[in-house]
Amino acid sequence: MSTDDRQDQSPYREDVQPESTTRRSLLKGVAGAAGVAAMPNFLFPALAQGERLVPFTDVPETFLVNPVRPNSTHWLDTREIDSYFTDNEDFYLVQHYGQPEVDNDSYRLRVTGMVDKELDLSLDDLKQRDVFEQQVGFECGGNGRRLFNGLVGNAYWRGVTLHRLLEEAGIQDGAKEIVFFGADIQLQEVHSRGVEVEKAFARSLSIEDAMRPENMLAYEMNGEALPHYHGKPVRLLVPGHYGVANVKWLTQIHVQDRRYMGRFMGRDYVTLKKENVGGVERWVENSVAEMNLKSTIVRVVENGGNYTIQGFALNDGTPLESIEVKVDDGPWRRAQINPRSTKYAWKLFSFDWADATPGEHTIVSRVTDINGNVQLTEAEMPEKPASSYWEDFAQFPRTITL
Ligand SMILES: Nc1nc2c(c(=O)[nH]1)N[C@H]1C(S)=C(S)[C@@H](COP(=O)(O)O)O[C@H]1N2
Ligand SMILES: [Mo]
Repeated sequence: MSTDDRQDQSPYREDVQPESTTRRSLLKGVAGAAGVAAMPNFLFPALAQGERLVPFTDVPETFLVNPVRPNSTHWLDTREIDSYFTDNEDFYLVQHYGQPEVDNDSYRLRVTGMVDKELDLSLDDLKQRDVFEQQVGFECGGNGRRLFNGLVGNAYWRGVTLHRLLEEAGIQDGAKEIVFFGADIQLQEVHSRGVEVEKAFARSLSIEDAMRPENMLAYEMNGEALPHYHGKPVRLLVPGHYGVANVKWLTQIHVQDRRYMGRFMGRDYVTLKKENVGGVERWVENSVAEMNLKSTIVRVVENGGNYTIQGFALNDGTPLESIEVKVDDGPWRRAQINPRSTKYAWKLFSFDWADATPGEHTIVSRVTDINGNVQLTEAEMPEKPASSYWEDFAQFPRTITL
């Protein structure tokens, strides 16, 4: 079901009429109007005339979406997701050390450490290299049901591949990890002994992970220069990983011969899972990395008495076998998956709830990948309470009254 993103010459095809060959020129004019009516419902169009969102009974009336404000977290009201690509202004925002100003003209990206040739590049230098573009969707490792999974977005990114740049620099023998530093710096208490030092936001990847061909340094998001809040002018994207991997305001890539132990690798965004370690049950801690197999229902739309259940799925890029929906104690039934979703994009799904009956209902989705991994219920993950903050990927039953 996943196609190569690079064959995708028309990133905005979702948002224009199917027969149209024109792209962005039509986007603004058509998206909200005539084009919408003709589109299948799994494209999450804005509500057409006669359609309404059926309110969930599990969303408190006090649930508010934080508007976009400087240095503040922002999430989507997932009931309002109405496009395949999330608008840059709507795409969720998380930044731990605030949003630093980085000037495009004086911007430098340096590649340092255990390389044959250190690099010191301007934004133009980067743009002169081969362009790489793909769809990537991701969620924060801290996304979850308390925000109705709003720390999420899906976008079309342009930039350069990371591995080409690393090959250009030439990684030396003995190198183990690559550290990606952002321009955002804050005083951090490092070892809880009251000592504070200045630290930049940073994350690392093993050499092997860093050389994955899909990793990219993005300078464009949905056809616009990368916006300030999303890491202007350049950010790392590690497709298939939780958002924390995607270092914004990227200024330095450092190759070293040891593990990087900074806060966001070693202390924060660390999951705890009970695992069988060679026959012994042990609690294991890991840095948040690949996204777990997850789906969630985000909205139910009613039109003339017909109900449609819609949601999204995310994972590490493994192709999906199915997304299914269950109503109350009924059987699992297949939802339609948007066929335009590429490997690392989110997968929007839609289920035609033809036999909906008035009353209260519990609806839930689950996703299965081609390797037979199935999204479990919370009860099937007994270790979950201890690790519940990071990686909330259990099935999420929603309640609704028709
Ligand atoms: N430099 C920098 N990059 C960062 C962060 C940060 O605090 N500083 N936050 C990370 C986290 S935790 C997430 S979830 C994503 C959010 O990206 P977005 O704000 O563009 O959605 O950025 C990641 N990259
Ligand atoms: Mo995050």
